[in-house]
Amino acid sequence: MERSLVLIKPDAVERNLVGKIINMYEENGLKVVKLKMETISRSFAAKHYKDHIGKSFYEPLIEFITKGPLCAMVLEGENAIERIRKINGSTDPTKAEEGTIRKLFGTSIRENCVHASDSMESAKNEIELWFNNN
Ligand code: FUP
Repeated sequence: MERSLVLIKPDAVERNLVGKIINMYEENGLKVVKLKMETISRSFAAKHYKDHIGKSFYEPLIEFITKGPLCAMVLEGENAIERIRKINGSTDPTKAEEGTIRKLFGTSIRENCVHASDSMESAKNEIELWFNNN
């Protein structure tokens, strides 16, 4: 069994898409094992997006991810990391495959509704960052 950290970002929470998005993961056999809602601080966002510090899109990305409540969860299942990224679709919604979350609901490369860990190592680090107190 593999675990991945998933965020339903502020754009999706604002548009009442939390239930629809969680349903897509559950329908695919993934189990929600941890779940919380939070408006994160800039300093916490900087930890989550440390790999993007210095990039042109970094500042607007931090503004966006801190602008309101988001939903953070840990999903579990076989091959969860790869499966979740398939369900999410490409970073850019205009390039995402039909039926993916980002194709269905994403409105721009920044406001793309969801985040998911991209490797076993990032999953371990992100789950520790988001849920180390639980
Ligand atoms: P992903 O793994 O698909 O979430 O994408 P990345 O790790 O490449 O990027 C993380 C986040 O940075 C994206 F979800 C949105 C933001 N981003 C931009 O705003 N502009 C870009 O050109 C690339 C990424």
